[in-house]
This record gives sequence, C-alpha cells and structure tokens, in this order.
Amino acid sequence: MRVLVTGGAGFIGANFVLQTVRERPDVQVTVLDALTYAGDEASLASVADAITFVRGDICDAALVDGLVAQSDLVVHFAAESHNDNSLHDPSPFVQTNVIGTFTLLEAVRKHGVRYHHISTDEVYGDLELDDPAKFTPDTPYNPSSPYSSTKASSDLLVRAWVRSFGVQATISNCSNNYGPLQHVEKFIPRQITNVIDGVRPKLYGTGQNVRDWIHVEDHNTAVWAIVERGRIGETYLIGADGEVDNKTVVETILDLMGQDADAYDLVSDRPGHDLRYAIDATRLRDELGWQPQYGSFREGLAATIDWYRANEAWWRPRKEATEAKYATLGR
Ligand code: NAD
Ligand code: TDX
Repeated sequence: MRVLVTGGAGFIGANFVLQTVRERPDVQVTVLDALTYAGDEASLASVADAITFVRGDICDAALVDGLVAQSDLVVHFAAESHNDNSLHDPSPFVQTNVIGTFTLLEAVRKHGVRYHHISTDEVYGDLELDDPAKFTPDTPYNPSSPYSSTKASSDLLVRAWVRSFGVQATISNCSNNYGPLQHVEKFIPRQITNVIDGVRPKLYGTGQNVRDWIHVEDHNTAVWAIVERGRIGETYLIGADGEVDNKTVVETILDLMGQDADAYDLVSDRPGHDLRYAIDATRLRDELGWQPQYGSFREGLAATIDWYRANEAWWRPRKEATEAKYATLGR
C-alpha cells in the first residue's frame, strides 16, 4: 500500500511515519511537508532510507495532484496547529488548514483515492468544569479560536465532499497529544524544557483548564484502526480518558523533575481560552475494538521527560525563538 502522509515532519505525523515504518513493512510511505517553523526533517532521520520525502506545500495543486495520483491512501496531518499563534496571525491557518484541505480533497476526488482527515476535539468548543458530559460525534460544532475554526471548516469540507462527490473519507477528532518530537511551543514540552533550563513553568490564568491527554502512539494506532476498519463518511473521536487540569500537569512535571511542586509562575491568560475538553471514544472502542496502550499519564510523562533530556540537540535550536515570541505576548 502506498500512503501519502501530509505533515509527516511535524509532531504527530512524524510519530505516525516512525510507527508505520516500524510495524507495517508492506506500506510505502511518502511524506509531503512544507517544513514550516513546526516541521523538522531530523524527526524522520532514522527512517530516511525507508521513505520518500517531498518538501512542498499542500496548497500547491499541481504537486498534490501528482503525489495523490501515485497513492492508495492519503493521511492528512499537515496544519498550522498552535492556538496562540492563530490569535497573533490567523492568515496561515486559513490558508493551510482550509485551502490546503480543499486542495487535497479535489485531488483524492479526481483520482478516487482513500482519504483520512486528522482533526481535533477543539472543533466542539469547550465544556464546563463541573459538566459530566463529554464530546461525542453528535456534539454540535462550536469552535472558539482561529485555529479551531479553521479545523472545523476543514472537517465540514470533508463531509461535503463525501456526500456530494462520494469521496472515500473518514475523519478523526483527537484530544491533546503528548510524547516525543512535540514542538517546544506546546504546553508540556515548553514546561519540561523550561525546567531543564532552570526557568519556572508558565501556567496561563489560574491553571484550572482541563485537557484530555492521550499519548501520540495511541492516537496513531487509532488512526490505523479507522483507516483499516472505519466506515466511510464516519467521524471517530479519539481519546483515552486522560482528563487532567493544567496545574496538576505542571505539578507532576515539577515532581518528576525533582523540583518543588509550587515552583511555577501564573501568567496572563490566553484570550478565549477553552475551559475543558473531554472525549467519549465509545464508537472507536466498541466498533473498531481499539484500546490505548499507555495506561498511566504519569508514566507517559516521565518517559517524555526522559526523551527531552536525551534529545536536547533536537529541541534546542527552536527554544530561544519560541520563548522570544512568548515574551512579546507577556506569557
Ligand atoms: P505540528 O505543528 O507539530 O506539525 C504540522 C506539520 O505540518 C509540520 O511538519 C509543518 O511543516 C507541516 N505543514 C504546515 N503547513 C503546511 C503546508 N501548507 N503544506 C505542507 N506541510 C505543512 O502539528 P501536530 O501537533 O503534529 O498536529 C498534526 C495534526 O493533528 C493537525 O492537523 C492538528 O490539527 C491535529 N491534532 C493535533 C493535536 C495535538 O495535540 N497536537 C490534537 C488533535 C489533533
Ligand atoms: O505555556 C503554556 N502554559 C499554559 O498554561 C502553554 C503553551 C499552554 N498552557 C495551557 C493552554 C491549554 O489550556 O495548556 C493547555 C495546553 O496548551 P497547548 O499545548 O497550546 O494545547 P491546546 O491549546 O489545548 O491545543 C492542543 O490540543 C488540541 C494542540 O496544540 C492542538 O493542535 C490540538 O488540536
């Protein structure tokens, strides 16, 4: 099987490529990635001989058409992915997340290629802290940020291309991922690398916001389950019952790294900051028999801390510029 992986040099896409090469020798992987500030070809160095890497933009219709024509499956991870950036400059989010998805959909439609669309739980907006409800595939879309609204837009394009043109597509909406190879702008790697640098972690607002954490390897096994056994046109929510508030995440990182539990700073809040996300993954578990392998968030976090300690050469080049950007936002 020939798989085109967009965004394969980013956090989740690179982990998907590494997992696929490791576990599926029958799959030929081609990566299409623009290598924006968020992409890093070094993430794929260990499999460079086993894959084809194409540097290019998913909005480049001629390039996309040619690559899709030679594929049996497209798994679309490429996106502008960081909420804080989208509040500062939404323009690349609209371009990559909406126009890029449109460009891919037109190509898979033309060539009759199976398509899997990677999306986020943020399309559903947020939940109250004391609400027992979780997001389900029937929850109405209600995105808050420029990032999540462009992801919601891209999901709706996929649904329309399935219904109107018979495109063979599935969609997954996953909760917050953590693990190796995540950019240091994101919450968990930012705090781990801050502590390594002797800098206190930065918690937005009061730190009570809740995210539903899943290990990136579990996200990617779910993607393969949906690609292989999912129903065309269906949306699957991916989550591992990992709700934790941000303050507890920071306290756990500090504890695992031998620091005092209160050695963090509260900083100004993110505008429009979603309060809580929570996924009901019943459909994925019951229909496709998927189960997460990473049971303990604390153990997964400890392994992630070990990875950042052992791979400073990977993240160090991006740390200074990332913190300089945060400094201009007062965060
Ligand atoms: P990331 O920012 O780490 O990686 C994105 C990758 O896409 C980078 O390699 C970048 O170079 C590439 N890219 C960006 N614009 C491009 C373009 N125009 N053409 C080609 N390549 C381009 O993102 P991530 O965290 O790995 O997220 C991957 C996908 O998963 C996204 O669609 C995101 O919305 C979704 N998602 C992420 C999370 C999470 O917790 N990180 C959770 C749910 C869903
Ligand atoms: O320094 C920080 N301090 C802090 O308190 C940062 C960077 C974040 N936060 C908070 C904001 C969020 O409540 O931590 C939480 C997680 O923040 P991010 O890592 O920026 O993730 P989030 O905004 O929840 O979005 C992530 O999950 C859903 C991904 O970036 C998205 O791509 C995905 O769709």
